[in-house]
Amino acid sequence: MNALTIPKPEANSGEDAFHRRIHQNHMFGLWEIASQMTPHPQPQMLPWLWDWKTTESLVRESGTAVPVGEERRAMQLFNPGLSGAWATTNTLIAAVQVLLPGEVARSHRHTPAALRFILEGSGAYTAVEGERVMMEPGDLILTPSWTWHDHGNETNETVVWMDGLDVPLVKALNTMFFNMNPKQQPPLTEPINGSQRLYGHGRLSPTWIKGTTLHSPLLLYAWSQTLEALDALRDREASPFEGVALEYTHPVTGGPVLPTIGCQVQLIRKGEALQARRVTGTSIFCVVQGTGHSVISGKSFAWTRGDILALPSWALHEHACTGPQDAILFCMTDRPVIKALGFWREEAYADNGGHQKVSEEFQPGKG
Ligand code: GTQ
Ligand code: FE2
Repeated sequence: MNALTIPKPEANSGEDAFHRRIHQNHMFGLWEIASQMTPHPQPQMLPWLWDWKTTESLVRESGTAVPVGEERRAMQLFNPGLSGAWATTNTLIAAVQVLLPGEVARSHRHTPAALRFILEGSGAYTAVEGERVMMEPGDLILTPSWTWHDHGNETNETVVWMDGLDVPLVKALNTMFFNMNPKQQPPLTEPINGSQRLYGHGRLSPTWIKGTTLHSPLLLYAWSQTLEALDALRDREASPFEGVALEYTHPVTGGPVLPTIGCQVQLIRKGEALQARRVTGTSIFCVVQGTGHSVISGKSFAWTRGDILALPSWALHEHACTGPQDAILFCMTDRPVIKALGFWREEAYADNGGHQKVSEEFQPGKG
């Protein structure tokens, strides 16, 4: 072969007999698809915000519009970039669930791990493997993979919480299993808030329980304790990117609360504008208090209490508190998976004093 017989570019157009034959035989040339090996992540998901003003009106309407039947009354937040997939990010789903006075959501279990972050209402419960875990606003409650759970509201006020599950990840791995329990509510076998009594004392864990679980054995992270920790650190120098950010940890291993989902809470002080960076993996934030905005890839997302914000992998992002009070964000993330698999990367944004130029404002419901 000499230089004169180098194939012409048309030979790679995919229209010739050779390409027709490989496609018919379920093959593609790497030369046809190599652009999928992108130099950096290019997520399909969009950064998106579900505003509480809209969510709240739907929450009120949902109570009369749909009963709690076999399925929970949980409105799943579908990311408009993910073509109708059951997904808020490529790995996580967030939902807003409503339980009216007197209602029970029947017992079931599934391989996706779940968590609840309580938004409204005191005194309802989730029962996990025979233990009632009582809800107060701001509490984080875990329902680890394959644990039986049901929810009940014996109070006279509506309870509302945000669900977080690793459903898209479980689906991608083809490891979905689900059962309904033949009993609407299986018998209680543990004391109320028993896991908190055993493991809810910071660095003190019971010696007579040998070994531990992949997920945190503490199923309730009470808001009173979370707030106390944030208050104690309010006036310290903290992360330039996350502010006073605390990870909820497994009390025995110090690792994440669930093998697939990590949780954090972050306090951004009044007037504080955190610096921009990008990290691998996705996060979903829920605004617990205060007002501010997050700039994601040059677009500004104004937020206030109850808003839920989805952050794609490797998107430049920065948060700021702009209101008269400190802001607090709850955050769930697939970071434990990213780290366990060796994909963790972070990069601070060096330009422009660490802040992006804002070129667009997100419009709730529109984009
Ligand atoms: O409350 O157990 O949002 O199983 C999705 C699936 C909530 C739940 C969701 C669930 C639940
Ligand atoms: Fe569930």
